[in-house]
Amino acid sequence: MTEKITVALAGNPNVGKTSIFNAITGSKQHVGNWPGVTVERKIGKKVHNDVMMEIVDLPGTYSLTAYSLDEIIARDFIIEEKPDVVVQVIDATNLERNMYLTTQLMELGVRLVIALNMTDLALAKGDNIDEKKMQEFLEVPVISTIGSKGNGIEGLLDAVTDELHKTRVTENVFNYDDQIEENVEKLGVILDSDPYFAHYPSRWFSLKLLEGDENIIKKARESDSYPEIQKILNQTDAETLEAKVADQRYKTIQTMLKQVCNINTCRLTGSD
Ligand code: GDP
Ligand code: MG
Ligand code: K
Repeated sequence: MTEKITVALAGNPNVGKTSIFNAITGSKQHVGNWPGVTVERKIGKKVHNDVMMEIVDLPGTYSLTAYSLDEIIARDFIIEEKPDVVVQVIDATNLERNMYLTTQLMELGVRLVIALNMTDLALAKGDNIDEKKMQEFLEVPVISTIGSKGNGIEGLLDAVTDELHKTRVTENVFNYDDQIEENVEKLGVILDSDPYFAHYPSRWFSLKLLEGDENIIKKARESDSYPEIQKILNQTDAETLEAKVADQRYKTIQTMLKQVCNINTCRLTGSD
């Protein structure tokens, strides 16, 4: 019997998501809106390696915070609908910025496959990205694509179906300083012992609480464990923590970039 799965396409705006979506699904797509809002939702179908895939094109986002509707739609879909695989489409000419979303998808604990797109433009710029090393660093499959030409799509779909039968996933490529990790651990203990939170990846949820994510705090308030959670949050400062978490994510990204890029050409924009 054919296996049925859901595959979500995530990525920053203008990275080639829709091009890849079109290359995968051809004319088999349906355009509507996300429930309750006028943000366009595209769904398409594709059978590959005997797997029936429903492909969902998520709104383009730089992050998965609660600051914008697009970001909330994307993350709620991932958390509530639990797609079997998330494909993040990355603009290879802008790795550092694109990888910020990768850090968050990895923390959400999804089965992730990376489509390293715009590789034609990266090459033309002289950027030499070693996707094997990138794959080793992240422990996530990385497939080069040129979305506008439909190049690399077969390999991308193979990676998606291969992923289905692997045991899941490292979440801890991105580590934070001891103080943050300690609080993540304390909150994790509370979340793991309360069935209300069974649904959520607890490391991710803990970090979001510490970062003061309003949408997540609202969810936590409805649980019986909230007084305990609040005790920990009262001892921390969300604004400082949010900045620290972002800073430490970029540090890890830069460590990765040094390993995967030709150092002369793959420019680092942040502090070094
Ligand atoms: P989205 O906003 O992520 O859905 O991006 P689109 O699929 O709309 O693509 C944005 C632009 O980049 C379009 O003009 C595409 O034709 C172009 N594009 C997409 N993929 C590639 C690629 O791999 N190489 C090049 N050179 N252009 C691409
Ligand atoms: Mg698009
Ligand atoms: K959990």
